[in-house]
Amino acid sequence: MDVVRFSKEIRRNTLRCLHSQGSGHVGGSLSIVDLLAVLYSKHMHVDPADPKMEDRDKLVLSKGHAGPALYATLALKGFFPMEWLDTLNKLGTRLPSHVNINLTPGVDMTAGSLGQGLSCACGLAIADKLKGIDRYVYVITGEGELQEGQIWEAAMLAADKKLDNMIVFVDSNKMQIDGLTRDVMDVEDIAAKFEAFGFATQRVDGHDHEALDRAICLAKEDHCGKPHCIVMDTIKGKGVSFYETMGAGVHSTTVTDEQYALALKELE
Ligand SMILES: Cc1ncc(C[n+]2csc(CCOP(=O)(O)OP(=O)(O)O)c2C)c(N)n1
Repeated sequence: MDVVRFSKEIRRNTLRCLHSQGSGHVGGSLSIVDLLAVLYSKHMHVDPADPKMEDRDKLVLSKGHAGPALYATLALKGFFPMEWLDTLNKLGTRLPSHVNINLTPGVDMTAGSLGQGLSCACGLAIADKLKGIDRYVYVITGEGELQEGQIWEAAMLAADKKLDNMIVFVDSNKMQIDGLTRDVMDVEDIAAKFEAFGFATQRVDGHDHEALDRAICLAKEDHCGKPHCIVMDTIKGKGVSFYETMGAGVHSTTVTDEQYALALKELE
């Protein structure tokens, strides 16, 4: 499956997952789909038949509320049956709304309490350096999430320990739960902030597969002894017209039978 089709399938199945519960984190799930499509088609060294493979790359979905997008990706890769997508948050499910390392094959870190994932990723990346394991730790944070102080403690640690085996993606969709990020507490210029903390940074269109791929390749080739941060300009609800134009309400919203049918039509 090419990456364009893969991203469409991830969006369709993200909505399938959210539709099973009738509502959920639609906006911030759809905004990271193109990154997931590029990562899991071109970069993640993983084996769905052996999710705990020792030398696998790891992904920390620090904005853990976007679980449905990662579940759709993992199911399509064959980590678990597609039918699991219909059980989001149900009693006894393996797919809780926020990601959990103990429940879902292919999930490498529990997250949901914003701000913690980068610290966890630093631990993973430091451990790999100590063990001499050659692999990458990828992290996806929200932009509103950067308002958490713990992010910047972890950023300092990452630079100090020269974690060039870690790539942090910031999903800059300009909205958070309560409204526009700039109105809640402005976090721009994100790249300049990470650079000041000792990161090598890039800024890309987070829906341009080729640009994302190039940025990741560049980060991997650049053995500068610095951790990398790729700021992605994205759209909350990307891929479905009525979610893209919903405003901040798309953060957590409904996926009714009618909305699901309309969305699937747009994503054919
Ligand atoms: C520590 C913490 N505080 C509050 C929340 C509730 N919460 C869930 S998502 C969210 C908004 C996050 O915004 P952002 O990081 O920009 O995510 P995105 O817009 O990409 O979904 C908040 C405040 C949380 N999960 N964790």
